[in-house]
Amino acid sequence: MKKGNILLLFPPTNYQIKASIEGRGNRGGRALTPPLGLLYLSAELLDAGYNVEVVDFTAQQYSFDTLKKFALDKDVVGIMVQSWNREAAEEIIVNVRRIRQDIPIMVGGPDCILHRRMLDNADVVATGEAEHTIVSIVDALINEKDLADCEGILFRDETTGEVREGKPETVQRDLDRIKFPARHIVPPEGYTMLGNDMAGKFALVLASRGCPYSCRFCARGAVAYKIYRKRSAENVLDEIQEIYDAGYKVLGFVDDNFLLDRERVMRIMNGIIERKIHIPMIVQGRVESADAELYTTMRKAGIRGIIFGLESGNQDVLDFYNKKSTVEQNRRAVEIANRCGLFTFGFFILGSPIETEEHLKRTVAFAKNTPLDSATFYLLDYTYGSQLWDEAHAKGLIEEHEFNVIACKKRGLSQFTREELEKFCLEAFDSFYRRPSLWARVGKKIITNRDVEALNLIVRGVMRLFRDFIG
Ligand code: B12
Repeated sequence: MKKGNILLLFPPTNYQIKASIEGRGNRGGRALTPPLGLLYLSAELLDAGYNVEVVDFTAQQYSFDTLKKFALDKDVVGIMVQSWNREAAEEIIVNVRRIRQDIPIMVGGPDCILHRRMLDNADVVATGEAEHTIVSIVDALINEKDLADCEGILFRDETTGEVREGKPETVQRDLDRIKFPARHIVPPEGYTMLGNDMAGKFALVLASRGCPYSCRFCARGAVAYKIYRKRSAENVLDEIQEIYDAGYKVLGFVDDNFLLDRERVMRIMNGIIERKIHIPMIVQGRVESADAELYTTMRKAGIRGIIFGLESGNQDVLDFYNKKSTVEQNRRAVEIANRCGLFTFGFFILGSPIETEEHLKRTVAFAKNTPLDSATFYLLDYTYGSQLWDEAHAKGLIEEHEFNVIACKKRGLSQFTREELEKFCLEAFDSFYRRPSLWARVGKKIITNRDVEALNLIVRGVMRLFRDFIG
């Protein structure tokens, strides 16, 4: 059986590709972290004996010639498609065809999971997570086997040109069977979350997939099969050990709901302590997890910050979002995390259709009256795959092709125009961060915990995001 050379591509942004077509420079080299999904797929392919190259065009400058250099000698090209870079991905597919008409092209990614359809010029679309299917897809493409035997795909019938389905998709429930991501496969230089001198030192870990909650604004359920699946604590610990041994300096858990299973989190944290792994970590969590014993253990294990999706300071808005949490729980979680020495980050959403100016003000007041070290105010997005999007679409307010629509009065999606919401957001940032009491508390936390390292990392992260924002 012939093995071969595989190229996996993370497309540039739509803006980057437009700039390249128009002969202007584009903004490669500005990625924050590597594309974990492609690193997972690489691990499976490498293990099966293929040569794999991953090219991330958000980390390096895109041009047709660069694409040609990488794609020309490959047996299969795979492209990750997210909804926000779909146009760029489609352009890349056309360009790969220009480079070599006969090269098999497979695509996959969140957008293909949400919109199950064939893309022009592609041969195969993977409509789900693909660690357990990628090797058979690649084998079928290279060795001209029947694609109908591969599961979880749409493919183009070579003779009739008709779009057909492979075998029904199965969900990988035993996540321990998935290999650890091939992190070594991408050059570190392009990933500057922590600044250029620490490029490539930030590792992402996915310890579980999915979430049992159904928040009205969230599309993750639709992407992650609405099934919560978790890796064993030992399996997660082995990956963390590998990351630590490889010299990474910071680790971020990107689970949809890392803190859901308290006992498991405790096992992971105690395991990190027992193995004497010293790496600063950051985690996202829901507020019901709040528990001083848990948070203290997390702090001891190296967790420095916790990001809460708090969304609003109004109970009716939380209920509207089907958040299944209360304003009081929000407050309590932030207070406990703060007492346990964790840096507290709160994410808020502004602009739901039931929100008046009073609601918006109450959310900002809530953010300022809790011991949050950082607050981020987002405008509400109607995202394809979420209940909110479905409802607005059913009312004719959003069209099928609009995968992401920002709340706006003009479209009947909010009580405020987008401009009003943006102005409110900026004012919210301003009033949150322009408070001496905030900086005094953060300073005290750093001194009390002797946590200069965390300060360094936070400053680096914030500077990086700020550079992105203004640049
Ligand atoms: C980490 C992360 C980030 C990181 C890093 C992104 C990166 N380069 O990977 C940061 C913080 C930078 C980020 C930013 C954004 N992100 Co983000 N991010 C994530 C997150 C939490 C984890 C990604 C991940 O590693 N998943 C795990 C792997 C296993 O899953 P996967 O990537 O989907 O890959 C699997 C399948 O899709 C499939 N597959 C993927 N590619 C391919 C290719 C082929 C050929 C095949 C066959 C199969 C295949 O197989 C893979 C393995 O199972 C996801 C949510 C999530 N839990 O997935 C959101 C997510 C990917 N992000 C999303 C969004 C919207 C964004 C932003 C646009 C947000 C914003 N408004 O700024 C930006 C985009 C900027 C950018 N350049 O990436 C959305 C995309 C939704 C969509 N419809 O496409 C997601 C799904 C979250 C959501 N809202 O549902 N993100």
